[in-house]
Amino acid sequence: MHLATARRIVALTGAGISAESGIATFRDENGLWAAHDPEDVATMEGFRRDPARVWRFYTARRNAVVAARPNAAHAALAAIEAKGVDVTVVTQNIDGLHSRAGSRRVIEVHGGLERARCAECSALAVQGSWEDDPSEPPACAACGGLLRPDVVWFGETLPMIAIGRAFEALRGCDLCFSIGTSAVVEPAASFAFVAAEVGATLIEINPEATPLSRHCGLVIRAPAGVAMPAMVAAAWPESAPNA
Ligand code: BJW
Ligand code: ZN
Repeated sequence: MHLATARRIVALTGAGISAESGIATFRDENGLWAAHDPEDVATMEGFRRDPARVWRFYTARRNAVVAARPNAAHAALAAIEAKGVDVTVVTQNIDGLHSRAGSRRVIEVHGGLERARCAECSALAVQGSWEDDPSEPPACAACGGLLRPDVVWFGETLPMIAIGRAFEALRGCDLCFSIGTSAVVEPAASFAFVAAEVGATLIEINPEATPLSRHCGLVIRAPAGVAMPAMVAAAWPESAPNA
């Protein structure tokens, strides 16, 4: 298909799209899981065992994100949308960089680093009330329980509203990008198949092969910050970020 003829685009994104912003991925050689056991920092059991450790892990990541800037790949997706093309970003990332780049329709299926909620009563913490203590989780104003980051850990269900919106976009799309995800964490790893079932063209952008690669009509083995602006400049020349 000619990309510019796509009527509805879904971009499924993972940690790799933020790598060129200096944000660590999970499963690459120097990724987060090389230094941290996900059982310790990305499960409710790990949080119960050592809440301060988990709080420090997420505080460090939040600080890294605050200091980072969206890169050319985030900007390229925002530029297609700004051109008037229907683009929905479905991201596993919790870094908020798509919104900061200007994408307006962003569905965060694994939550967001900028929010905290109570591990007991689930109440969302008011912004500005919990960010100051980097060493241990503050108490919930409603029930005194410990606050945790508002993200989705292993064994937890994804936010229902976000999943509903993601499926609606996937069922209605004719072009689906999978960008910078290892496509191994379910259920997000299977989202692209929903698009494939309705006949959408699948394009993967990732320097490494993934389980999704063989299902894609086109695979671009390059960093997203190189591939995305080049593709956008070629297919939608008048929407290139620097045009
Ligand atoms: C570049 C690049 C560049 C580098 N340009 N690219 C069915 C089958 C099997 C298992 C399960 C299943 N259903 C559920 C499970 C269990 C589990 C799961 O999937 N486990 C697998 C690992 C085996 N899933 C769950 O537990 C999920 N919940 C669930 O299913 O609930 C239902 C249920 C509940 C209870 C009982 C039973 C069912 C929840 C999953 C939550 C994942 N959470 C995390 C951490 C939280 C958020 C955070 O802290 O950030 O989410 S784990 C981590 O992995 C994070 C990510 O969003 C997620 C995906 O990682 P991602 O983004 O793909 O990053 P990487 O590092 O893996 O890959 C980076 C890629 O970028 C690489 O390919 C590079 O090559 C590439 N790259 N530089 C482009 N410049
Ligand atoms: Zn509470």
